[in-house]
Amino acid sequence: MRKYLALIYLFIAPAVSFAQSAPKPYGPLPTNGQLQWHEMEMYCLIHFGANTYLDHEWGYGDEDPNLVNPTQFDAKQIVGAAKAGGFKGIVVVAKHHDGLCLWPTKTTTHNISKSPWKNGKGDIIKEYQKACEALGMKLGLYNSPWDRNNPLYGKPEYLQIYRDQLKELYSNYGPLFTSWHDGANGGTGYYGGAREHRSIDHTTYYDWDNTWAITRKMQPMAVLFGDVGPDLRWVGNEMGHAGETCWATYTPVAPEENRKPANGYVKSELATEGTRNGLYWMPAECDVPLRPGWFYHESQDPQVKTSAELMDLYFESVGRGAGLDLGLSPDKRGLLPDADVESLKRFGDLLKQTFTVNLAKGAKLKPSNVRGNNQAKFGPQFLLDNDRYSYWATDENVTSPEVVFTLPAKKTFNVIRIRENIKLGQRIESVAVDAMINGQWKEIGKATSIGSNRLIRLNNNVTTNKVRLRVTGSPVCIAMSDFGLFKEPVHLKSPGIKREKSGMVTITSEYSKLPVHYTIDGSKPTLSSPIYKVPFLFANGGIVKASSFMGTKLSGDIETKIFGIGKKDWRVIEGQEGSHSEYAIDEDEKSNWSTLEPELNKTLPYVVAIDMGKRELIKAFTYLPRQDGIHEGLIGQYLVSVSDDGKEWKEARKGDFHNIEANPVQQLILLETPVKARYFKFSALKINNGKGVSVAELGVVTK
Ligand code: FUL
Repeated sequence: MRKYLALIYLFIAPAVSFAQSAPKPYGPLPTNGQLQWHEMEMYCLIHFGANTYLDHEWGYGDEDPNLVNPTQFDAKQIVGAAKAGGFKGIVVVAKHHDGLCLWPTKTTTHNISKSPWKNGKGDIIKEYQKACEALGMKLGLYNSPWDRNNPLYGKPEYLQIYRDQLKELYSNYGPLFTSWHDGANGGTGYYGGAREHRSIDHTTYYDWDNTWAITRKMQPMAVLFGDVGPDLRWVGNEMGHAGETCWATYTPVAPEENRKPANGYVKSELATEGTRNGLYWMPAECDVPLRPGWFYHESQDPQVKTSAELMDLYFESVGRGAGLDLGLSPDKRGLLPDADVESLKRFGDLLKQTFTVNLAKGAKLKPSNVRGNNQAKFGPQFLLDNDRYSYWATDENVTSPEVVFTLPAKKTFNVIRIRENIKLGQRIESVAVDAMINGQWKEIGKATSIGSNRLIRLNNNVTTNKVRLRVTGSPVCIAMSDFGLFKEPVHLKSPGIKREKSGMVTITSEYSKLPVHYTIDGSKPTLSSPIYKVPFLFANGGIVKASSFMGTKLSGDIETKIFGIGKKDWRVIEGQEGSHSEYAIDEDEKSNWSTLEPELNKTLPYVVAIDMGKRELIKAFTYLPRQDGIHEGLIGQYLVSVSDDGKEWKEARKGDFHNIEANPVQQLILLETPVKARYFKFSALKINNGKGVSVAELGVVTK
């Protein structure tokens, strides 16, 4: 009999212990550095340098360091503002493409010691490091591989300089949580006076494998960011959002077949979603500036994103398992402007109000399955603790379980949070959530690609005491770590503001019963500002701001639109037939003047000349690139000329547009001295991508 029992034990024991052992990991797994990064969720990217003083986004490399004098620079003010916004760290641009190093490097004389700031004894990076230490924030650094100042850029010797810079940064300013490697590489530049175009082979020039090895050795916890990671991938846009479905795994693909992808040489559009079952754990980082540009521009003062816009971005990045990297731009003083600080603070407050209380806490849980029936080890109670890695697991073959939460009382919520224990990989492909309403289950939300963090933002509040979570797609048993119900405070969405070619401005709002107050002098709308009733003429241009109000207490998000002069009497006097040049002046962002059609003439420059109907004192021109996310036809170099008779033309300004592919926001072409003219001619001299031009809108600013 004993023998017999022992035999039974031999057969059963492995099954029991198997059922009680943890699920096997699925697919690629995060490293410790990546886990730390996932937990951070958000940080800020700080751009400051000669560009701040010159109104540029990309410096050419010949800027005089004497320009840079942030007399009131206060790293604590900037890092403190980020912290108040709920961000957990900052990434400082130590050197941008213009090559000016913001620390006293030994690798080049083109550095901060040549600026008058602190009599050449200052070190911007050190000050950020100290501020981060004092405020409990993490630090990361961005050292641009492309260097438009360095005479050796493009030659093999430059790689050593770049690596020496990284080594200086890694040894003097750590510990770092990330090392950021930008993909914009090669092109025209000063290059020590050569003033030429230099191109590099993206796949070989930086010998990335060995360059990254330096980071691994000197800053082992720093995650490497780039178009091809290897730890974090660029999400493929600078608008701050990941795909609705967004995998933490990714296999980068080169634009040409059978080539190795590299930073600056990758099909970045694939990064927005990532790759299910991709080769690497390489989650997305969503970078987006708080203002339209990455560097400070006074003209963008009215365009600081509101806290509500930041909240939207949070849901579209962090809420999809990606990270949010928000660009901050200290001004010439070396401080963040008040409006930026205020918006960050309001955003931080909104996050706290939303996520501090998990309304699912205290719920009774009824799961359809628990791994090995071992409640203590794998039960759903782990969904409600505050540990991202303790988890509810199911039996090996149970891939679509459900769990019912019975709340202690009825609760009202509008946000649902679900997380997996990503130490075991990203397993769950889809879930659905139901609420018990009037005695019946009603589906209230669904989501795909769960991973480290998934937020479902509901359109309406749901009030119930019973919620059911169903896993609807998973290739393997689950390892879910978190479930939360939250209440985001009500906020009124901003109204829409649009001007027609006639010069009439229309304001629209989702809330037909609530008044919209607006201003036309750049000030914040208040209850004493006029109430919008009918379209009004706004032919001279300026700033329109509008916001909805509910009673006296709740004011909504503010919409801001900056208009140049009206285009009612404008007409095209020169332009390629069939290219719809009139669409460049029709006040409609969706219609484009385009010479991309194959049958149209492809000789540069692409030109459009406009008669404004009367003489104007022109201070600036504006160019709005195509807004449909397609890169073809974006302009690299332009020329604007003016005329009094439409025949004799005088050059008003010639220049380059920068970073327009990644960040296609409206470009301002400021004239050194205003000119009076009735006609202007806009020529695209160089196209970045494709043959032909595509322009959403051109405008003129007179104030
Ligand atoms: C881009 C750069 O070219 C921009 O200037 C900016 O630094 C942004 C964060 O990355 O690729």
